[in-house]
Amino acid sequence: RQPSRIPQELGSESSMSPIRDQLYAISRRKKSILCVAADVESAEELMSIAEDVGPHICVLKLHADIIRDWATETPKRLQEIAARHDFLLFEDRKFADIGSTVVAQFGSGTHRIASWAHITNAHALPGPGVIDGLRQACESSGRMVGLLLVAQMSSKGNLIDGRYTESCLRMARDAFPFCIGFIAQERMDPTGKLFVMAPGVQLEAKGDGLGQQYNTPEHLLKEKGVDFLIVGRGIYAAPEPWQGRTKVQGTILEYPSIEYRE
Ligand code: 5BU
Repeated sequence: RQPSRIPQELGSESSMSPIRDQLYAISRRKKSILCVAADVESAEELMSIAEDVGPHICVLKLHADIIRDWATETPKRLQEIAARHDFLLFEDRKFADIGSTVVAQFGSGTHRIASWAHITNAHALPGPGVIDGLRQACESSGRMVGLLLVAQMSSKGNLIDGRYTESCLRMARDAFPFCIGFIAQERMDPTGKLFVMAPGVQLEAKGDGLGQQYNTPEHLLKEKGVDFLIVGRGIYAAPEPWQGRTKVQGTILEYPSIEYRE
């Protein structure tokens, strides 16, 4: 079993990255390393999942561009639920363009992500300019968002190789404390400064017929040493009750007994 990197007390690195510290504090308070991916198409379904899973999670991950009736008040409602249930909002935008374009994509448009998300992510493919653009957008809005780099993907046949992943690690280290971690499938940074959230998680390791590959919580936590688990359909579309008895979309779901590692 790998030792946890979620510190008991925040050390010298604390307050360099308030979002990361906030995430670790929530994780400790709620004894949860669960991020639920709510990939539903209406704002009402999104709110209903947020209310149902809220007490159990430290992060709610969404794709704002999936929501057909996204409105100005949608992020305000999400923020209210997040504050009440003590979790963070993660917009899984996967920015992947040049710096000046991501400035506009992050701060403007229909979703104005920089104005409400606590966490977002980016592909490292364009080079450090993508990070600089996102940081600049935060600085000009006066609101800090934590960035995760996509260092590995869960999908079959993805083009990311070891060299690319290594480059992500270097880029992320250079961009700390704005960059606080990774989306990946295994532990990335042994120092504990940068954490890993892993998608592709279900109780049974198989796929979805469209390239998604699932690993079990146990495998990812114990063998791969990731810090947080991202579970989508395994929770909101589960056919079988999971332990934890949470009602989502009319289904009684059972949470995997995701362990908080201390
Ligand atoms: P699922 O329903 O648990 O398969 O949803 C997984 C979520 O994680 C979904 O929102 C994807 O967009 C997201 N994801 C992923 O599955 N794999 C990846 O490598 C990355 C993101 Br990056």
